[in-house]
Amino acid sequence: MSILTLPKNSKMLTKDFTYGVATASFQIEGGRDSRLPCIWDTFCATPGKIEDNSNGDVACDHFNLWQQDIDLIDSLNVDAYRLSISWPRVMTVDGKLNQEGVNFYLNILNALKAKNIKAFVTLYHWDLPQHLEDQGGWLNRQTAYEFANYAKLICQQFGDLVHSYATLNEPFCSAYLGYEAGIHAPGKVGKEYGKKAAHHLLLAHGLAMNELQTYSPNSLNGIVLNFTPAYSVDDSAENVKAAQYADDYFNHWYIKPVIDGSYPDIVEQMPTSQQPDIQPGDMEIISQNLDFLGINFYTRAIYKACKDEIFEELPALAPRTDIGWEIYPSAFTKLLTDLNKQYQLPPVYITENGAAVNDHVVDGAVDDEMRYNYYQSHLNAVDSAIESGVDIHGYFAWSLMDNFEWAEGYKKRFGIVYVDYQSQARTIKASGLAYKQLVSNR
Ligand code: GCO
Repeated sequence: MSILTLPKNSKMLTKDFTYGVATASFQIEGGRDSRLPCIWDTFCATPGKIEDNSNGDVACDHFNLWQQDIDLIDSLNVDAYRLSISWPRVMTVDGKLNQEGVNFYLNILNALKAKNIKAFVTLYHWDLPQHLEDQGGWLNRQTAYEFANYAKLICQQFGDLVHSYATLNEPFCSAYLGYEAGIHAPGKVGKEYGKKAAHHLLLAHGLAMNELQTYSPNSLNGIVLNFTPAYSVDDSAENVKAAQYADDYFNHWYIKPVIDGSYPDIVEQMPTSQQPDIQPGDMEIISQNLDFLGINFYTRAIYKACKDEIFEELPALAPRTDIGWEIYPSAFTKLLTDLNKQYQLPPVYITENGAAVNDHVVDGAVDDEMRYNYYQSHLNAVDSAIESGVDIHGYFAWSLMDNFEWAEGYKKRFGIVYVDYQSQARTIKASGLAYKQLVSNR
């Protein structure tokens, strides 16, 4: 069997470094009947939106199988489990707690505690209650206040069962993919929507941070951002400039306001109709101190200049994972060291990293060599960043198990555990066994 290794003196081999696995509510839970509808239910029900026409009604049936799934996590020997709370499961339409839904998570959190597994809770991993979308969703400023109310009520319920709270997961995806490109729920399309939605998401983050720091001061409170570093196709001034614009538009748009309290300068080049609606005091709310920053990394993107659209993304180079994303680990190290130079970073956790592979169970085993190689090269990339002085405290594999991969449905498998969606049987893949070895051998 292959094992994952790190240099002998690596900081990632000390017990202070946290290893975990990650999931998200809509992607694994199912249990559709016992919660309110969310924007992903609606999106899945819209023909042509999901590659295999699937939905989240059952998913990995984690709603019923959570106990065995926690045993599975425990069997991997990881220190932590990153999960998300389904807002439509724990809140009612009138902004009160739904105790039955809260209890579902209390049971999970208590079980994790009993096994000494730290809970890293994400409050928003894209499953906005549909009734809030009906009032404009993230284009409606009020949604930010609804989110802060939910954050406050839920953290009061969870008390000290939670080690860490992330307000949002990847606001880029919610805002850009959901309200500008329209390939994620709620599927709105238009440049006039993306940055407005992003601003309300970031405001929601800031308002919720206030609540978390007040009502859950002992947990590590922060946000999870994703980065797809932008590379220029060549050294020509115009292409370099285009790639920088893309980097600001997709990446710095989220970290800069959160850490520095301002949007990238390109905001001034944008037509007013596309600019965010910023009210006095917003940027201070958005940029308050974080206990940690979660960074998700999968791949890079290559750009060239384009007359009409400023930049154009070029097709991903090989080698690629099963979802078509280039495998390019050096971009991970560069991203982390660049961010560390450009920003005053709080402690960093790698909250997601992983690969889609077209896996098969053969004789009861899944030999996912490509994913194993991906993890090896990306763990090394993180180690190099730490060696260069980036303050990284943990690493989470995305994902614990195969699950609903959004617009791709169930066809793309990111798990270190294989899920047979017919029988709901779980099989730890070779990469999962290797990860377990790495974590156990520290
Ligand atoms: C993400 C998402 C995951 C995806 C993963 C692979 O935060 O982007 O957390 O839900 O499944 O990134 O696309």
